[in-house]
Amino acid sequence: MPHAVLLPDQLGNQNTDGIGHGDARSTGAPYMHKNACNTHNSISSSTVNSMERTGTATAHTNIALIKYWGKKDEALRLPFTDSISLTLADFYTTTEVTVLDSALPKRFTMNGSPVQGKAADRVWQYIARLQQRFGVRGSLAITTENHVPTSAGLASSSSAFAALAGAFAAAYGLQVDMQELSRMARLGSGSASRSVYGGFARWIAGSDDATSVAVPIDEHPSFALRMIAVQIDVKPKAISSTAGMRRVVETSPYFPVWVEHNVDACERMQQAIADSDFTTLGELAQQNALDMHALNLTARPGFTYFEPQTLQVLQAVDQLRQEGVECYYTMDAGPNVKVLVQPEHEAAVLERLAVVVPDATMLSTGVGPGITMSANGVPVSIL
Ligand code: 2P0
Repeated sequence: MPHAVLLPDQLGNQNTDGIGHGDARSTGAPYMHKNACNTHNSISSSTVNSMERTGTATAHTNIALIKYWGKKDEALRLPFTDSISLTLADFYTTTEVTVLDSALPKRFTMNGSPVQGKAADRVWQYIARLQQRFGVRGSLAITTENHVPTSAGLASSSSAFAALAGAFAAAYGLQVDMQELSRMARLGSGSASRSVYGGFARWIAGSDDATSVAVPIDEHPSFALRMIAVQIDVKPKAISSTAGMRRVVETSPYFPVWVEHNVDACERMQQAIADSDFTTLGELAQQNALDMHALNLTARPGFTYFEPQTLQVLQAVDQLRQEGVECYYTMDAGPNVKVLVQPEHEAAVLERLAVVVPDATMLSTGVGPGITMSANGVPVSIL
């Protein structure tokens, strides 16, 4: 995919072709790519005079309805299968990247505290990879505010790496389009590829780095959808997503069945979204989650993310449906459950689950938007 690179010392002259004069800048509002005002990426000339350049991005988490569970290339994070997700409204990450003089020390803070250890190593390795890819240099100050409850199984890495990719691109003035941004995010965390879009997105597995990107399916769905996150255990999970899917790929005799089956599941899910068919969407999402968790049991050695309370929630959701309260569950790499429901039944689900798992924390949210970016405080539009 084509992309032009503006090196830091070129930024001061980059507005000479007249780009960057759009509605977004005049309104001062965060800019969403769908409403792009012209065919150019834009970074205003007013953003480029200071020595330090700051890019900021906000990206929302997403929940997979058809799951990504298995990489065919770990280094490039290429999945075996397509996956389909829903971006969430209330859980998001805002990240600021400032390009400093190379002589200055790099810094990384999250929610006000310095980050060190494995989490920091992963981020700095990712940054080094992006800098090499785009031929840019500089020490970076990274500040992240994560508005995602810790350990709630809400895929904070999806919003984290999408926001970091966006902030990086904005800080360096990279002329990236949405596909490139998705590709950049994917290199940080697979699910992050989907978080650049709002609403429903599909990550196309592709065959190489260039073709493995997410595409929007419906960023503004016409049917109302709510998701309730039921947080029943906040302990760090014993087996990370990366380790869990690796073990499954390497050892489960059923993995080829999962891969084959997900082709059909994605097609059917995309059709259900196009039809605004909540029943089919819910049935497919629930079955796909069960398929993924069944697959984990068939690894060698088998493992599960289920806890006793997980089963109680799953049974309660099935029971509610039998009683006419239409709702469905999905689960990711942890014991917490997410319940999909339409607004008219949300209160009934919350009420029942409060009885079934009284100690659980429940958070509900709706459909969220795609990434927004700014450079030195000025909104950046993306194709
Ligand atoms: C998904 N999950 O599609 C699946 C379903 C969890 C279960 O993507 O190894 O943090 O960094 O690419 O994206 C969580 O895994 O994994 C995930 P890496 P990631 O949302």
